[in-house]
Amino acid sequence: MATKEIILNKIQILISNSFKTPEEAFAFFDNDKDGKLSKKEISELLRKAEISGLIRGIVTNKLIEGYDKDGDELVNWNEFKSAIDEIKS
Ligand SMILES: [Ca+2]
Ligand SMILES: [Ca+2]
Repeated sequence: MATKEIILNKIQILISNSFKTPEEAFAFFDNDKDGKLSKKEISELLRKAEISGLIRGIVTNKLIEGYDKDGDELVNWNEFKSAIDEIKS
């Protein structure tokens, strides 16, 4: 089972390799442009970050559990940013 650190690290690598800024990554994966990442959109981000399909569903749920502060089951920009800040620190 991949640890949270490994997963966050893979997300960080994806963002720094493929995007200029975290904002650009967020906008890219926000497929329907509603300003929030849904489970489906997060799952796609994890796929691009090379998180195995076997654990992708679990990881998606864990990320929402961990970072969805307002409880709408979606990750908005502020919530996404707090995840990114955690990677950097
Ligand atoms: Ca969206
Ligand atoms: Ca939320």
